[in-house]
Amino acid sequence: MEKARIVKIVSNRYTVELNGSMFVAVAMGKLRLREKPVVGDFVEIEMLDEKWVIQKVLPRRNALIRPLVANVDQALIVMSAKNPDFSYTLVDRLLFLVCTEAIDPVIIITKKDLIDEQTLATIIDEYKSSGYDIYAVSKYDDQLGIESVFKDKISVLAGQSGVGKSSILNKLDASLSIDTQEISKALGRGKHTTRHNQLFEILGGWIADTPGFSSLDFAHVDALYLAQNIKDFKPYFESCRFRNCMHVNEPGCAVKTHVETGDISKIRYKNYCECLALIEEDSR
Ligand SMILES: Nc1nc2c(ncn2[C@@H]2O[C@H](COP(=O)(O)OP(=O)(O)OP(=O)(O)O)[C@@H](O)[C@H]2O)c(=O)[nH]1
Ligand SMILES: [Mg+2]
Ligand SMILES: [Zn+2]
Repeated sequence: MEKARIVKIVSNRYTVELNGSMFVAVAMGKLRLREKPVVGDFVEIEMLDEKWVIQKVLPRRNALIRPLVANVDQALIVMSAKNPDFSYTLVDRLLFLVCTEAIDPVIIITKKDLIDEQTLATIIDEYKSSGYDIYAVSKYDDQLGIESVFKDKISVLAGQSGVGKSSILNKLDASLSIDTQEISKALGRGKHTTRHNQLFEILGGWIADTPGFSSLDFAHVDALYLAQNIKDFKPYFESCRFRNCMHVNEPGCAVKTHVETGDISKIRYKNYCECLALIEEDSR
């Protein structure tokens, strides 16, 4: 039995990566009914009659629905410095969604050529001081400086239209240009008809063929789960008096105390409260 990773699915043909090489495997009907394998899955494969056969899907770290990918390691949250205007609200909403899926966020500020250094430094500091990974890039620079973040990981892109997601991919890997075209084609066809069934190789890692996450996704988030999974709150929320503290009106809330003292970003806290309101609106 060998452990491989599914990188592409076309009906019952599963392209798997095994020790850096690609093979096509099939899945038994039984398996496909019980635990339908998706791209990103680690599977156990076995050679039977000179064919690779998937015997088992290994437990998943997470599984996204849009794009349909399992075991996503990180999400690149892409936000432009300008055109469209930078928005803390949008970045934070994506951060929160990503964290509730047990995915590591990496923030990428694009189009840094369009704002002054001081403004950019303020944005970077806002996230760096909260412990987030953040990079600023411009398509006019020789190197983006994010080349090393992809290695050995499955990444998914997140970010609104026009922020420069495709520009980043094209710039990072010229050989991806065909793939990027496929990615844009997939996007052009719209969310409902696109078949999300492939990962693309990028700089020693993998990237999903369609961007994921939108602020509409809060409909599915559990409010208490959010309260306990905001990275900025994590060092403190266990000190809240109530174990199910939502960090809003409760007495003895350690999160609120640390917002007051400045240990927790006031921006993040405000955006958190807004997201709670979104969840509540949806559940009414
Ligand atoms: N000034 C400047 N413009 C950029 C930069 N990166 C991208 N752009 C421009 O921004 C526009 C949108 O870029 P795309 O890469 O298509 O954005 P996208 O996120 O893929 O957009 P969607 O595919 O609609 O989701 C294009 O006109 C790019 O040329 C940059 O670093 N600086
Ligand atoms: Mg694009
Ligand atoms: Zn609290």
